[in-house]
Amino acid sequence: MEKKWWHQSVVYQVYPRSFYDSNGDGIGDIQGIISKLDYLQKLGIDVIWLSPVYDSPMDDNGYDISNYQDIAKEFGTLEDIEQLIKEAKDRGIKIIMDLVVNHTSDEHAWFIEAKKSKDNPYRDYYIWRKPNEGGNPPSDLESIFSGSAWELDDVSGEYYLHLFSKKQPDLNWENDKVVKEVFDMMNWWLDKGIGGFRMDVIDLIGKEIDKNIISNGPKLHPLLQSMNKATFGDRDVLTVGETWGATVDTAKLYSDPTRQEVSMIFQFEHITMCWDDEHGKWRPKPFDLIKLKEIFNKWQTGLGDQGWNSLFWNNHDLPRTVSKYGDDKNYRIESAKMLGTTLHMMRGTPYIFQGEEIGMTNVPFESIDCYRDIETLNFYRDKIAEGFTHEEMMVGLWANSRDNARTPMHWNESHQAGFTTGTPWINVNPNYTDINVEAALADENSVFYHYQKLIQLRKEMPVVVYGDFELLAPKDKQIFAYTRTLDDSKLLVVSNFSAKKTSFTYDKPVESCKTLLSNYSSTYDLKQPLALAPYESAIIQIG
Ligand code: TEU
Ligand code: CA
Repeated sequence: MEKKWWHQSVVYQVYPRSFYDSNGDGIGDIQGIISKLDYLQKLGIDVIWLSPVYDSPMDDNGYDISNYQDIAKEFGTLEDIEQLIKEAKDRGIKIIMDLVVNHTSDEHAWFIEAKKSKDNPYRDYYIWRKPNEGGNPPSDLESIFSGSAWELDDVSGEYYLHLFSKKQPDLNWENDKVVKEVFDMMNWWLDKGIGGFRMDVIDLIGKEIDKNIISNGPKLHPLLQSMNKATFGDRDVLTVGETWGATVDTAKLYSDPTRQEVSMIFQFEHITMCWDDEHGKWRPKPFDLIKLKEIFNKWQTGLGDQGWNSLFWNNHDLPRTVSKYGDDKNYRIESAKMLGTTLHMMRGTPYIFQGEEIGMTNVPFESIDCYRDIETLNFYRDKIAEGFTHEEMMVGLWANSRDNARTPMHWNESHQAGFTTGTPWINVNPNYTDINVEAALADENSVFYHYQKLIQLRKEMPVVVYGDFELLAPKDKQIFAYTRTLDDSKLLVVSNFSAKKTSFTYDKPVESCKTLLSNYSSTYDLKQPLALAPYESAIIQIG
């Protein structure tokens, strides 16, 4: 397959609100990110995915945009973002922007106009329907943030669609004017020298509400092809679509290079496998390693040359991986490194979410008042009304609230983890005195340096980027092991996903072997069974 720069890149996601506050107002900002670029360069990443910094009333922390071509005051100015793009570039880092175009804010000028009257020129930028016969919402479609997806507009007596909060009205992609506005806006950003886009819930833009088609509709891929052609197609950028329902087959539709849509997508099967059929993430299911291996195996072997994987454990919507799949109490450092190794040695482009590289954990907030996330607050209210107890609901929140990822980054052990000189918009995780960047940088055995080595290995070894993946011991309940092979280069990656000792035997002939990385500073001889300590994990080159 034709080589691309982003095949060998590692992306770091910054959630600006929680990264670093440069002026003491308690909210992270663009100047804060600029001041931490040297840190990110030291880690070795090549790309920053910036969660939204645009103008926004912040109903959903910026995923509700009121002006795509301006920056929210609390984050900075357009000059700041231009400075960020330039200073990142000076360090070999590209900035990819979050493209949130399934919906706007209800405070976007288009929606303010659209609401004025049924014949306003902007009316058709959004999706309006008359009430049904009983005067109720047009359908029983539900919002992803709970409640009806339809909100009544008193002025016209019609309902508008919002798949997320009622302050996030869905754009009408069946209107060519909307399509053109979005493409023009994308070009405006591309002209500023950005490195690409992460596309928020992009699988929803092909919706055909009257046919009950929401995600993955027949209009979706033609739309993405025209987007590619009209905007980034002839620019050498990284584009990644967020697609919750993707399968290996649909992933090929998005990312087969010959189809000219996007570089890659985020699939979520390795995340949602722990969600309950009825109550979703609010009633998590126990972790099942065999299932996890099946899922990764399917994605690693399934795309072939007809697509490219993105690799992630974390993002701003998900719990911290060391708390979800590791052991954040007894083996925090070991299991954080083990999870990094398991993911980063796979085929695809790895994404690191801020704080993952120092092994940050979920947050044990005791009161619902500490939570800020609209999804968490809505579901807490609704599930309690449905009959969940507070205690049951807190178990769900501790496991899966989006705020687990959104507490401030831990920079050092001083006031508010060194995130702000003021009061942060959301409480810091009290464990910052142990887990912080300053401590990690001072300890050569820290999770930080482990991630730095994982990134280096990808840069140095083509087998990490392009090697074929083969899963070993699929039915083993403790071990996740696989090989990567490219010509005569072969790596074995073996990880103990449990707190119990175990052993692993590599049953193919081995002439020589060399340990490239171990989270226990061990060296291994594959001619004998490997004894693995709790969460032990190794990368071994096989000769
Ligand atoms: O997320 C899409 C989305 O569906 C998530 O809200 C997801 O369902 C939820 O977190 C899992 O329970 C994207 C953004 O990543 C998210 O932050 C936004 O809130 C959402 O779109 C709306 O823009
Ligand atoms: Ca600030």
